[in-house]
Amino acid sequence: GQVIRLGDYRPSDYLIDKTDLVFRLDPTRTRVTAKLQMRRRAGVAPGTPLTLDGDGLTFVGARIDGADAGDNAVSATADALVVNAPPASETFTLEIETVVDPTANTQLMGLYRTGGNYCTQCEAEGFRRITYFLDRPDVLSVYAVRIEADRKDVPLLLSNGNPVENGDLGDGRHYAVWHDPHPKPSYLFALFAGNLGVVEDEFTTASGRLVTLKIYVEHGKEPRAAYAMDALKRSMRWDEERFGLEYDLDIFQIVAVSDFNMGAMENKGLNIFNDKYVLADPRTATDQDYASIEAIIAHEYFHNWTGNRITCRDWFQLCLKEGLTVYRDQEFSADMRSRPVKRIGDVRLLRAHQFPEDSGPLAHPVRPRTYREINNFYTATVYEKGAEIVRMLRTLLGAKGFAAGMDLYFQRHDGEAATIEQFLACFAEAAQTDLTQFALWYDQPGTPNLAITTRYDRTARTFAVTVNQSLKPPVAGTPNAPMVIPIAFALAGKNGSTLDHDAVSGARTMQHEGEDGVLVITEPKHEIVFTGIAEEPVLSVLRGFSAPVTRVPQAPTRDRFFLARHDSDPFSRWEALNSLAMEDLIKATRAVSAGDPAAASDALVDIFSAVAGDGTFDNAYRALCLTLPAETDIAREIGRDIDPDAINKARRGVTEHLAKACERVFARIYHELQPRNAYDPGAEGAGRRALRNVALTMLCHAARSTDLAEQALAEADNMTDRAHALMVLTHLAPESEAAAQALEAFRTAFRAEPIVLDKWFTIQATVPRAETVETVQALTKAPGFSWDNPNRLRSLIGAFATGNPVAFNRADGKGYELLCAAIRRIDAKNPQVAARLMTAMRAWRNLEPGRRQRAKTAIESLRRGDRVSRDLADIIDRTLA
Ligand code: HT7
Ligand code: ZN
Repeated sequence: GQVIRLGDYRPSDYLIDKTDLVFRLDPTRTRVTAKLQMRRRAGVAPGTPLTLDGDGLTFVGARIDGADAGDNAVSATADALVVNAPPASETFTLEIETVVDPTANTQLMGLYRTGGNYCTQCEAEGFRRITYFLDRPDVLSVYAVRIEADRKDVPLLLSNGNPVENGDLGDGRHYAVWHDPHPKPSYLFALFAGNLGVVEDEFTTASGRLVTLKIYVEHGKEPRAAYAMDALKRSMRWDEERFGLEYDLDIFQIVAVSDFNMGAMENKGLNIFNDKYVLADPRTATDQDYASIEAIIAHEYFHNWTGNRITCRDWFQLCLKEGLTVYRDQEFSADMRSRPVKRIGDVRLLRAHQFPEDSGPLAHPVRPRTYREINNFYTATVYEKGAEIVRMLRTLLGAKGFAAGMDLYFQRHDGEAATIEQFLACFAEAAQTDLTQFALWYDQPGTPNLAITTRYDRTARTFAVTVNQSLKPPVAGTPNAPMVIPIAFALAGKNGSTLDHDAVSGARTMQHEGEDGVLVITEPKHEIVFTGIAEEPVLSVLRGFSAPVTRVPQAPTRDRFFLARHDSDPFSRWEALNSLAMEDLIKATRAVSAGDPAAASDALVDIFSAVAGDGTFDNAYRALCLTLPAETDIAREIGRDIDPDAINKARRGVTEHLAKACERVFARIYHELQPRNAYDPGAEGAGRRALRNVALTMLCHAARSTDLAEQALAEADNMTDRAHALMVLTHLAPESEAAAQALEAFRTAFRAEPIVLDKWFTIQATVPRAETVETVQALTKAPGFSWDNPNRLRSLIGAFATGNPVAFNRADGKGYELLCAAIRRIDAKNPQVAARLMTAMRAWRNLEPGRRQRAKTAIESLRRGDRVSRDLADIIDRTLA
């Protein structure tokens, strides 16, 4: 496949000022007419040929300035339309007619059918599957859209912007016209047409604009959209209060569909959502589902400014909108819920998804320099590491400097397609600082490591800190210059109180009002000296996870036990405890590999029971502290020659040890936190349930019995408790009659609710035992499973490959074979989903030799298949390179 390079960017020769679209909807032959108001860019020679992008289109005809364009003037293939000799005038109109088949569109890109309705997805390059166009984000156009369809089957006709007109066409057909006054790139175009129910509300902006809010869902499911509507209104208010950003149309609409490649899409004024991120009630959704809905509703809404009003010049700049918007949604959720709990959750996700990506064969800079298939770059690196870069800017510049930079960005680039350089220039200018070295974060792949040592001199009352930074380039030949690393720090005295110091030398420090001090690391090695230190301190660093780095070696064990009890930063306290647990888990894995039993150290038992019994921490925070690192986290930490069976056995052994040692505390928690009030999805209730469910898991481990899970399942009055109890029962006693009956009861209760049944698939796909390979195979034939629906594929095949290290990595290689066979089948219909599932194999080189060879063989034989898509080939080739 062809490689696209950032260095090759050049503006288009022509622009499209206005785009008038007419859709005559038909299930298999939809006619699309596009009337494009073209403009030759200044400096481009008159008559320069014009090439428009297409993808799988059937060309019907074209007219230039109202006259039929003959075969000489225009040549069209399925994938491009060339106007050989455009008019010499600066502007001209180009009218194009195409036919598309939405029913045959199984890729779910462009115009497709879902649930009997019509729906579009255009990011990144789906618009070219609807009509020929300059399908690139730096071509902004004003759209007017007319949709015609059968009135009975397709009563609802939606597109971007404001409704202008609608009426009857006779013959049972009708039409609607929409106009979006904001110039936008084609990837933000959307159309939805069909038959859905609606929930309506309104919002008055700070400056007094009344906005109609509509959320469309399947008929009968309207009550389940209430939480999404509430989250939307809170997002709108928050963006006004925190960033001074108001909504800019008279109507904002969200449509929930059940066939969708990703989570949601921020089309201007008409967001389209995977219904799993809209629909929620206590009976069907978990606390995690509610939190995801809140975050994703906010994320897509926030894109209205960071992405839509200011968009990306080219797809290399994807992090400009995604990293910034993730940062914004994370801040929103932190304000809505517990800030430390949100931060810990985000850091766990970053480590689970982005760190492995950044140290493996799919590593790429936050702003890549080349790609073969842009759909493969919607990654944890672009999104989550991109958000961490924005957070570091905030840490370095302080609240005021950061706000000034953001304000300048909106003021200067509103209505434009911008670059990372332009974004950074706003902060450099507003905060009067040089960000040249900081910009390396966008260009250098890999996770920097910090080695930190300390020395206290009692006589001189000095505290010396040495920081070495290093970056092992994950991709050969990529640069590894030293980065700017903000280390938020405190010197902790007895009981954790922060000690004052007189002066610091050896590194620049920042102290923004009301925030932690920050050491600004810029060199490979800094020797920092604090003077005037009255007592030996313990150094607390990377507070709040102030930079996306690793720290090897860890701080001395003694210091971490101190910090786990006393650090005044809740993130760092959790971090200390988590790293101590990790140390024991790694020791236990080594023990298991040597044929010895797995155990936790006495010191870990002590601190675990102290945290478990400490009612001064909030429940959600305590639940996080008492959750051991996952098997995949342990594997990542071990790094090479991984034996997933040993890790599983070790984690189970350590869990049982801790559970038995703290059994009385967990029993007390479990009984004290019995639900008293009706279910409330807010942070408080969710925290109670999270801690109680940790206690339930531990009590079952301690007793080596699932009786309590059975009882919890019988008593559960909400999906959080129900799904958790079912998971514990099924995972701890997979062969029991109780588990079989409980699974069947769940299936019966939710057989008509696909997104709930997905939980049933996932629970079974993640049972940690070898036989799960056969279970998953059998489940592909279960009623309710479909090879065509991305949510089903993710909940069964995806969950198996990413959430079940034991079965997926079965020593005989059958897990890899299952995944690769599934991917081959999926790739024929939906390459985007196939390519994403394939990323589950990126860590094959880290496995022990036997599994490594079997994984490689499975990947290679998939690659040899005759019709591998560009999406999948790109992932496989990079994985094997
Ligand atoms: N900007 C969107 C990313 C996206 C997408 C969404 C649905 C289907 C295909 C897609 N390709 C890219 C989602 C977001 O980041 O908000
Ligand atoms: Zn986004």
